[in-house]
Amino acid sequence: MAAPDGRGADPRRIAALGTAVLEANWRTTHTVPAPGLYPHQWSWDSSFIAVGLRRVSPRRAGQEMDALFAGQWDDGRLPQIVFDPHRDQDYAPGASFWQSTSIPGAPRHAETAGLVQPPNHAWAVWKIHQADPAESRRRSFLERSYPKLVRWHGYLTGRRDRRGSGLACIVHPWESGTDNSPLWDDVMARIPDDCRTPLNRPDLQHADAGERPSQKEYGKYFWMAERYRDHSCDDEDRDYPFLMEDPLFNTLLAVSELALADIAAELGLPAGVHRERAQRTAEALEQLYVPELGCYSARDAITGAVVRKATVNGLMPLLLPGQAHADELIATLNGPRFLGGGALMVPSYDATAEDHNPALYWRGPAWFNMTWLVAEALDRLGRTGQADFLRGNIGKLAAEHDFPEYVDPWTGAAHGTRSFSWTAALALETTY
Ligand code: 2M8
Repeated sequence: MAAPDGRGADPRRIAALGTAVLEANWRTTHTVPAPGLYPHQWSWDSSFIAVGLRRVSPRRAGQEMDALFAGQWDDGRLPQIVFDPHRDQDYAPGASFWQSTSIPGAPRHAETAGLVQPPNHAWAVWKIHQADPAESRRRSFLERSYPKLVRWHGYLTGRRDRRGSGLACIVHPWESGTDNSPLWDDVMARIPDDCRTPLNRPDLQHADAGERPSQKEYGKYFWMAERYRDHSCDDEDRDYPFLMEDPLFNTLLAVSELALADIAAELGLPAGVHRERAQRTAEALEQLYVPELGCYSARDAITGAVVRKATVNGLMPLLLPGQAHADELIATLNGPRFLGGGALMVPSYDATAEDHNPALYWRGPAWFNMTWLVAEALDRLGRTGQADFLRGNIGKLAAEHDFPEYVDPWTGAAHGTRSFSWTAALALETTY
């Protein structure tokens, strides 16, 4: 059988199948990322889901964001997860681990995690508005969302700028969205794994152990989550051991800040302040550029060490207007580390690295959201041919394999769970 190349896939079929997955994963107010493995609402998933959903129902896409905003904390944070109270046994750590309603500043009416995820929300809100401005205005969608998004970004640029570098820090690998990325390996080596919470792994009932983080990694994940929770999630634990500045997280913050400028302009409010903030984040990102890799990388905010590893996270600043290293980033993208060896979608980790694994979660496989982000960046740079190639493969591989969580970048073989919502939503989005 010829390798799928994205050509010849029927857009109507992709759109119909993608819409059916989103319909099946809808739960009254929000979409679950996948029915078995991820039974709650996840923060950045909801933004990606809403980007696709707006094509079939801008109203429902707005509801998706409203449901997430209902979990916002007093300090402005949007939580990693808003829990479904009926599914506490089905995912760990769940609501009974976080006990968020007894943490000062957390919402009383919704159970949430204390961590966050990458800030792609303002971008999604602006796209939802653009899909049907009249419907959005009727529901005052931008008026309602704008102050919440401003507070969210205020939290990230305020309390999360732990180093005073102009970059937001993540305090847990789960906050990166790229959980077991090699970017976190060095820091993870110094994190204890003797958590107090029994290590329950409902995830392993829905995905192969070889496609999920290891038990040792989970011990460390739980240890950090316990420590963060036990310090009331207040970001004031001076000896807290995991503080990383991630290029993906901070790029999405800058892109979303630019969307806030568009939203403010639409509402007749000052937009310049948002453009300036986006510019400041983009300038601060330069501290993470690694010339010998030809891409950006993550920095340990405690030691100041920049990780010398090329990951898809480090290509994301390509999304920023006026990107100074666009040529180098494109060369890296098209070189042997990423697409050069004939990949169909963008590998999550340097294909030339000895520990690259094309089947293990964020340590090699290609993800649909990352590939879609790269295609967006290529489009903005006028490289529409390559953007179309990637988008074609997103739609084709998604529909061919029942909307998998991730795929082998070269063969397209499916991995992780199936009927995965952001895969369905972004496949749908590629058909417009
Ligand atoms: C994965 O992360 C969760 C923890 O948040 C997990 O492994 O259990 C990641 O792929 C993350 O990016 C995603 O948001 C989440 C839900 O799809 O799953």
